[in-house]
Amino acid sequence: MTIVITAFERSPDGGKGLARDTRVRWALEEAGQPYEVRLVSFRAMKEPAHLGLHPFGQIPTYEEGDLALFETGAIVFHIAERHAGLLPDDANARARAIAWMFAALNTVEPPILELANARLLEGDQPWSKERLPLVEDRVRNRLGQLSARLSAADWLDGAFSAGDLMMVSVLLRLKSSGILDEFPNLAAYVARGEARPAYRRAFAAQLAINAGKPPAG
Ligand code: GTB
Repeated sequence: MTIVITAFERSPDGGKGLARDTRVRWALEEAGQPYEVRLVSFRAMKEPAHLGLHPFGQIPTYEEGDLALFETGAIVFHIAERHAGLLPDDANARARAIAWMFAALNTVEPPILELANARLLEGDQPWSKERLPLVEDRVRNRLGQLSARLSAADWLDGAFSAGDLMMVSVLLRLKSSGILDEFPNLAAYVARGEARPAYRRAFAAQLAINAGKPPAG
């Protein structure tokens, strides 16, 4: 059955790979699954056809036969459960890898998104200069904890898993902030993720769509 995902017709990041279709593409590449992409405009995302797939009018979505999914956590988990390569066979190691997926989405990503919003959406507010250091310190606090856990390991729990795929995807959003470089083992961890052939294919595929188009927004 053909897998079809949705992505921005024109990503606001101009092809930096930060839109969330990249993590789904990456998971599909790791799993060796071919897929097609339907590009959607910001307007089409809010129209009934797309809202039928995604109640919040966002990308990415995932269709496979009569299955339609939204939310990258659910999509990557679905791919990881059905194909080899993203979750360990051992039941306890598998449960821990899933815990890292949740940690990436529920514990690490929220302060990173808060920082992105503080910079992009609130930068012109009179209180922004005072608030920004607080938001940055929340990110630093989380990264400090993650850095301590990762220590000198290559991946979070043994071999690369969907937990690492999700964590690296979340941390990538920080690359331009400079904060990631304050934690050299995390910067190296992200670089290891980016160096994976499956990530490189996923990145190249989204870039091929967005290269040469002025960023949306
Ligand atoms: N929790 C959902 C998930 O994980 O699937 C969140 C999905 C989501 O945020 N989708 C965004 C979207 O569709 C695109 S990825 N936004 C349009 C809308 O809500 O109307 C988020 C994103 C967008 C842009 C950049 N960027 O330019 O750097 C990075 C990330």
